[in-house]
Amino acid sequence: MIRYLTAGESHGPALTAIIEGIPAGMKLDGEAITVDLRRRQMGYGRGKRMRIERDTAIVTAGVWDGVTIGSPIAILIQNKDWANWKGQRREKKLIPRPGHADLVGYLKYGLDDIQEVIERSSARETAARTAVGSVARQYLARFGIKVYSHTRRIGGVAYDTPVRFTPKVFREVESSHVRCADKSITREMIKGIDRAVEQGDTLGGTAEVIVTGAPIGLGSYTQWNRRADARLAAAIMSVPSVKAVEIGDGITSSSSFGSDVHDPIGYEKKGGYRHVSNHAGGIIGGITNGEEILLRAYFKPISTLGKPLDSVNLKTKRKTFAPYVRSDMCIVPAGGVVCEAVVALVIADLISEKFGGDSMRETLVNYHAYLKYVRAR
Ligand code: EPS
Repeated sequence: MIRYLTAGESHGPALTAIIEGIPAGMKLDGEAITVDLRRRQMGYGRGKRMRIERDTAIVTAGVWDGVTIGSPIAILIQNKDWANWKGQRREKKLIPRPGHADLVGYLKYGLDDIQEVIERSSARETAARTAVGSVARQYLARFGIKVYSHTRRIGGVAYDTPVRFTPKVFREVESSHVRCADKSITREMIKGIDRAVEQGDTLGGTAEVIVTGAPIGLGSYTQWNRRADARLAAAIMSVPSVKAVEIGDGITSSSSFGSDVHDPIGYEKKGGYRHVSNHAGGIIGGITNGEEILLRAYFKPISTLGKPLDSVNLKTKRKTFAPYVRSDMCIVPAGGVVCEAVVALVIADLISEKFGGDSMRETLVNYHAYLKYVRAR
């Protein structure tokens, strides 16, 4: 089993993440984790906080001479903004911002300052998940599995062409300020964000995650919580601002004929059984079918608005406007990077469940033996 926990407040000294279950004998590249952290920080529409932070992964446990030893791996990410917050006396925040966890957190935990809710409900926590997600990606790479993402839509501007992640497409996405594979649509998306900001508003959108190289047979239909699609959907729904998930052509297929959406089965001597199309998004009956796994995360627009909505002062109970606090304007590009991380963590857990050994060597022997068995059937 591969599992993880994160801890840390947005303006506290640091974020911490622990991932357990990575076998011994895997070379871990700490700099590659930092690369993913920096990818999460980028994107048009990010707020001023991202100009303060330079997220860097400090691996403090589980790795000896650059190689995992089977023990839990701990990663620390320092918050540079802590220096601006420590020792400061601040007025209590008592006006909850609609769309944020402010009111529900304040009531649930019996706190008396909304800041105490914000500290943990902030999407800053996703930096910690990106770090352990990056470890999971390094594990998956040993099995030839890669996890990509790109932006499909921001507000009303969509990029609808199916995407195959060749090195060229990858470079195009990574160099786009909104992580879109098309230059002219990138410009339209940026214009859309600018127009929303001018109007004191924010925009949501859709990020697509594509997993390549996953073998047939991860997940199971034998129990509801072993289904690969259920686990992936839950992981994506756990990313702040995500309000819906689609697997393959799940949404359009709900209004189509069955004959249009089910993927015919074929057989090739070299590749074995294949599905001729991939409307299912690589998962059938809760089990991966060897095709690309296609997932879409639908993000709501960021809740902090320049043109504030109505709220209530929690002390006086009087109607007032929600305060504007420093925020992002659009997080779809960064959200895609976070979705890659949470998806990588689920796929790594599924791989570990099926092939898991205590060492990398043992796990790979199990994996290759299984592939040989499947090919021979
Ligand atoms: C974030 C850090 C936060 C926010 C943002 C995500 O920093 P601060 O609160 O100091 O400005 O910019 O959080 C949200 C969008 C949110 O809704 O919580 C980060 O590191 O991603």
